[in-house]
Amino acid sequence: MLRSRPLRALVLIVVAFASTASAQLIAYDDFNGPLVDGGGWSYDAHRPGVVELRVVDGGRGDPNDSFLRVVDDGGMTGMTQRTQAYLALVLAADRGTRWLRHWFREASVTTPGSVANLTISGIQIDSPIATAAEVKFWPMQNDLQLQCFTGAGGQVLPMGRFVLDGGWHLAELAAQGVGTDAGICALVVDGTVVATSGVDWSGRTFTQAILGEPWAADDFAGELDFDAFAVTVQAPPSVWRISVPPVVTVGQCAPLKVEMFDVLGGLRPALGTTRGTMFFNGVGELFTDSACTTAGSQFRLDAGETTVEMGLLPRVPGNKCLQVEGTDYRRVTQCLTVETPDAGSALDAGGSDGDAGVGARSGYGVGCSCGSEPAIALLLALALIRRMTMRVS
Ligand SMILES: [Ca+2]
Ligand SMILES: [Ca+2]
Repeated sequence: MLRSRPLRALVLIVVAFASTASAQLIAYDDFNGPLVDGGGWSYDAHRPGVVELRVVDGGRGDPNDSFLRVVDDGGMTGMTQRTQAYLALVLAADRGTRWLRHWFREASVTTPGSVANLTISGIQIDSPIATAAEVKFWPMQNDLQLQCFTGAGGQVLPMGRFVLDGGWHLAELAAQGVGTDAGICALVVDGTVVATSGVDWSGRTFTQAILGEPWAADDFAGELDFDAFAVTVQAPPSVWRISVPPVVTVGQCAPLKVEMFDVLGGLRPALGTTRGTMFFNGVGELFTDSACTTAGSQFRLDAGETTVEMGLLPRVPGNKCLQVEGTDYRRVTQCLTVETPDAGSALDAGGSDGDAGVGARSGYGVGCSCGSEPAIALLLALALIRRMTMRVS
């Protein structure tokens, strides 16, 4: 159900450089409320009545979850490109690294527009064009792109693409080395580096983060959805991770640990309150404690918490998989081997037998991401980012 709320009522949780355990969270908004006047956002609309920002309820598979929708009904026709409507968050005039992350969905495109692409989010600096790095949406190709700029205003366009499918995708934008001539901008979508570029940001400082439709052709018409926005100093949490012994035994409780990691492999705490569900495609029971005393598959992490302990009591041997799903973070699958008590080491540890098995969920039988090893190209790109982070942060 769609309902409008006054934009000033959106709540933005602004945290000024909390502990290192928080990934140095600067701001977070899940667009779920509660609604309090005077949230940390400012709202800019150059096309009032044409482009609206609304909170939409229950659209992410959870009736308690809401998200932000930009509704652009088209407005003028022609080639004019201008500011539309967006949320802005003032950033301290610091140098170094900032990450911006949000979920994005191309809800609908009525008119792609006569200009190639539009900005949906970005990190801005005190350059003549005020922009460090932006995430662009190209409705004519249904894709996301990265665009970053030198401090002098020159445009850098090496840019990769990520083709959208109408579903939700997690975009993470990094502007690293601001204030130096060795900056890096990078866009990571669903855990994959889409594009990176070196950039000269000598003498520049951050000014603000933006979200919505900050810049677009007037004749673009459509609906763009956003959720779980955050700005952090270090890479934000991105994906769940399940820790489980590679070999477990039928009838014996196996402890499980659920944590969240960033795209660089660092352990990160929850940005805000988040709920998740564990699934097991073998025969057995899940518990909400590591001693297997309280049956349950659902868990909750509050802001700043890093770890959930659960338990698995398997009943039938085989190579099986666990999966965690939850809002705001990418799901993960981890496989294990269930042995009979006297099986010894006859079975291989871990891995998938490719069998969706009893209790398999839709989309779960496509094979395990056992080990979850990223591609070499991703490792190289992330190593470069990490090296630059160490130099300039
Ligand atoms: Ca939400
Ligand atoms: Ca428009």
